[in-house]
Amino acid sequence: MTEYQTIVVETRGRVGWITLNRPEALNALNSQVMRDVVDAATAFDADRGIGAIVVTGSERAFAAGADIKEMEAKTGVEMIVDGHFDAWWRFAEVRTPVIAAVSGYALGGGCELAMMCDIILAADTARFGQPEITLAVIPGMGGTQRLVRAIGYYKAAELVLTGRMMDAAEAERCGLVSRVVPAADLLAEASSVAESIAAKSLPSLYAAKAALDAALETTLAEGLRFERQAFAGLFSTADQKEGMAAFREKRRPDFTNG
Ligand code: CO8
Repeated sequence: MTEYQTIVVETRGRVGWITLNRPEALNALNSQVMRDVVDAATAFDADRGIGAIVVTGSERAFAAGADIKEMEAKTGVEMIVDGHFDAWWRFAEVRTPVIAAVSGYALGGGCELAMMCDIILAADTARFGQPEITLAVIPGMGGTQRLVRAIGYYKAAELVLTGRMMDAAEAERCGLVSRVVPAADLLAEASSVAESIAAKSLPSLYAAKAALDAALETTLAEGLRFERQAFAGLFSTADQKEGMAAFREKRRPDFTNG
């Protein structure tokens, strides 16, 4: 079992849990957190026994952004040449569905990490924002791109240009989060959503996630072609036969993930 310094990793049934654990810095995302989260997520992704991943933080903070103290002295050349935060892109490429369970602050890189996930569940205490402009920089882990796609240009522009935080209710209204629950229920709700996903057949989950990603990344015509191919491809799995036979026979399917 890999030892992680900044996260707690657990497997519960078919769900992999990653809990950010830097309480002294409100889970600020330094390069060690990035390495730990990316390693844990890619290990879960390579495991056929895992059908969903939950990423969460503490009650006070999902993550208050990239680690400002670590970044402060860097030069532009170092940021580019060392690719300081490049490994986060590997997190976004995980094929397994990922749920962000957000309580407290999800700011800057924290909001961007949540947006690299497929579903964002929020506690009523959650606060989202891209405050980078107050530090004289801009979002650098996808904030200007994913936030525009998630909530539309004008709302995203206001948040990115002012650095204002929005509360959980506003985040739900504008479509960034799929559900807001009382803080005390957040992990149980995340667990229930993750278990419901993880019970499905892996090939269909991977295909669904890839097709959803295509909707954000390509044209409608390309996306529709991708979806049609992926849909057809699933008819070569044993689980498709099992899923449809189970429906006809009025029983629960017994998927083998193949
Ligand atoms: N980085 C480093 N340390 C942090 C961070 C952070 N982002 N956020 C909080 N901390 C630390 C504080 O310094 C403090 O440490 P100490 O006790 O040693 O002083 C501790 O966490 C607790 O924080 P506060 O005392 O400030 O707690 P408050 O409750 O008063 O305030 C806030 C909470 C409002 C969340 C406040 O901490 C805050 O504004 N944090 C910074 C938020 C921010 O600006 N985030 C954006 C960072 S930039 C970014 O994310 C860029 C991402 C893209 C990078 C891509 C590179 C390629």
